[in-house]
Amino acid sequence: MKKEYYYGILPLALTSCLVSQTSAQERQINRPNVVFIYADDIGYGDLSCNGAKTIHTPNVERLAKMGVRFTNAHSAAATSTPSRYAMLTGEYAWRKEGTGIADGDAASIIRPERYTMADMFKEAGYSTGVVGKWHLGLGDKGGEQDWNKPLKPGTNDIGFDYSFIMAATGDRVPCVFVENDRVINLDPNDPIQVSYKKNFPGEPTGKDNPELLKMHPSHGHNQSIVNGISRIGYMKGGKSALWQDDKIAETLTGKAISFIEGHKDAPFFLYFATQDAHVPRVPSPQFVGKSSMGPRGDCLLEFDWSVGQVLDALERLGLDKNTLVILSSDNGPVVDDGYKDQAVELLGDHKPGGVYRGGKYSAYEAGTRVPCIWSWQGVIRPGTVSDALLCQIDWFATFAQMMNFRLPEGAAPDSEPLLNAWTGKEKKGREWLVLQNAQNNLSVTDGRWKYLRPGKGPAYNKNVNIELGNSMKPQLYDIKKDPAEKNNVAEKNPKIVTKMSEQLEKIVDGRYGLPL
Ligand code: NG6
Ligand code: CA
Repeated sequence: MKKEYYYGILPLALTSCLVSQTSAQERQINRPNVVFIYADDIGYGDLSCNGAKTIHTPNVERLAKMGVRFTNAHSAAATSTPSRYAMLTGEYAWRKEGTGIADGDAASIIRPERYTMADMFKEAGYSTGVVGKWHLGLGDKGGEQDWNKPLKPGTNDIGFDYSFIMAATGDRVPCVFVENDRVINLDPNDPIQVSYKKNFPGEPTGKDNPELLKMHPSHGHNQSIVNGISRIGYMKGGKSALWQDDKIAETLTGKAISFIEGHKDAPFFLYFATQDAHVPRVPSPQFVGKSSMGPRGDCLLEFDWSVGQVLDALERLGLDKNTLVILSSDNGPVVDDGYKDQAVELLGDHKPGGVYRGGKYSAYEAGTRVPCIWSWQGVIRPGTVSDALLCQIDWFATFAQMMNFRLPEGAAPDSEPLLNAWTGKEKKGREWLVLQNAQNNLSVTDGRWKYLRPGKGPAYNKNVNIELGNSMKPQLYDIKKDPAEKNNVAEKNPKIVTKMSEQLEKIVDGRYGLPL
């Protein structure tokens, strides 16, 4: 059975950086197409492959059966912008100012001079594309973009040949798609205007005109109304360009598949970032009522559908054998994230974060321990499960390792090449991993112990009903014995606290984890 796999060949190919010529076979093995399917706010416990009994996500299961499912893989942060920043740059977001949750009119957070994962793939001969939620800013100056003109610098300036994106999130204006850094379907007679400071005179808002709403906010989200849903931020005009909320998944999945079809004959890298299951949750009619958990559950099914569509397309095009498919999420789950969409009332026994404590925004495990699957036929043994400690921040250096690609000096400074762990061959992942919550408080883990550095911020966010993990007292959890982080054992283990906190400071001050 083992003979079917390139178990021996892959490591050989990886050492071939010393050899100037690589064979065609090695090139095939080292240069698979790479597709990320990157969910939004989908938690570890939201998918049936991770043990959820309350929802069935068969397409994600199908992917998990083909590859390796990780049980201890993390996003770099507990919210979207810093997770995505870290993933695409290989730098911890807490090293860089301005990487918190971005407004819809934020300037480009990753500037053209920064070497990105997309730059690397492009230099390695790949066509590169991003489809879906962006949330990393566009344009030169925040709040000063002219949305009727090309948004520069944009995705095309940081390594992506093609982009079809939502500028920020579904709940932030402008509610339009941006293709290759231009808003699409704009009518020049109805220009689009955006402000995060004040409303445009005469425009209704969720706060003042609740009678116009078909979905009501539970907290925040009471500014401009688009499609009967009030959002964060103000916009005016651009009527012909507005997206339809119940068609977002279909549109994005369609664009992802078109990108794959258009690049089937040469290596491509596609970063497909879904809007599911972020708020506002407005699934397509085919999923409405299908989960018994309301729109949140229905959006999980819609996500699963998107996954199935991508896998089917790869098979149909004969690309399944040479495509590395990666599925993960940008942060942990949240049930009420600002709209009255019955997610709380209909949750029942469903545990979006699995056994883990906290959720989106949190320093506790459910904040960053997210679903994660790698599938790569012929290289990864189907049905593998790995509990290696891993983080999305390492994908960058791992792909460089996979391709024998020499990264420029200073690129991806916090990213570690861990190909054997990501392909399920080795159970050992990272030595040390630093994670950040919504208040930028840091924790460090070695897979067994997790130390939460004391820091300011509320212990609990009552709007979203999530424990954030902030405390002025040190916290230490024995994650292996106590995965739900029930017992803070810091007082009982002062030596471990000292060791962990020194290690964290070393990483913060320097770049890498140093041996103790
Ligand atoms: C919060 C929003 C929340 C969500 C989050 C970003 C309010 C009250 N809450 O500020 O709804 O948009 O930002 O989510 O505005 S993320 O997944 O993109 O990080
Ligand atoms: Ca998110």
